[in-house]
Amino acid sequence: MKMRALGVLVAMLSSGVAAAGPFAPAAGQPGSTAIAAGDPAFVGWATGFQNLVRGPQNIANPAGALASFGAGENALGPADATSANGGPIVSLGDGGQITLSFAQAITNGPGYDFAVFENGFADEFLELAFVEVSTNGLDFVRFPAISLTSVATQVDSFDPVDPTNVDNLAGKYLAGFGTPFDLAAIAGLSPAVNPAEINFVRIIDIIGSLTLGSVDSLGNVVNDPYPTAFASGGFDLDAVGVINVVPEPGAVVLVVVGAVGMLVIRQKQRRSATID
Ligand SMILES: [Ca+2]
Ligand SMILES: [Ca+2]
Ligand SMILES: [Ca+2]
Repeated sequence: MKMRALGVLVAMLSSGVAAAGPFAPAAGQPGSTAIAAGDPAFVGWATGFQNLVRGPQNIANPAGALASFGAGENALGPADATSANGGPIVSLGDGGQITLSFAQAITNGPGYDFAVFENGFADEFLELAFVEVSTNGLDFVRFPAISLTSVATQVDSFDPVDPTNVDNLAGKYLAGFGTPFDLAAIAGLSPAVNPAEINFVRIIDIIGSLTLGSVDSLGNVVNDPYPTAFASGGFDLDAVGVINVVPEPGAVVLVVVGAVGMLVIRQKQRRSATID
């Protein structure tokens, strides 16, 4: 958490005022971190998926029907869900998950490194998910997520969630806008996960139930729409867009070959200038 946000949070907690939270606001508002699907910052998108595990439509009935809407393939390629059509996406169900892979590894470059797209149809109709990353596909670390949404009452199926109360959770923004993640936030969390080479991004639905639900990195229950007992229940993944990538070995070779080529040309020019 940035120091300024921490200061605001402390001030808010000490004053006891139920105001907007300290984190970035909805897409289009000043200070929002939302990145539009068409932003040229995106240099790639998820190219593969594995370990798609659908959660139940209602975690209170784990033996009941699983979420089933969409398919894993819908999470590949550019974000294309809109708040009008809501798809194509893949619905995860309560606590469901999916792991995405990429043609080029994601790296911790300047600022945000990748972004996750959900299909929310309004600024405050959010379904949230944890985001975890891995270098080797076995060892994952979770982005330190925070939810300051009040837990006094359950956020019902279509109740609003204020995006200024959530941080490092996917689904913070409506369809067409990615929630960005900076790999600097997971640096040092696991010796097995190298922020300079991330090959896998795992998305895990937040179970919003106040009694059966998920907890954030501070141990607080995350209040998220519940129940969502339908085929499209749970987090609806549209896409994962990549901002900073590890250059392909071929690209590095090309740069080196190009640089050597320039040197040779310059030397030839110098020689011919001397001869003249
Ligand atoms: Ca970064
Ligand atoms: Ca859903
Ligand atoms: Ca959920």
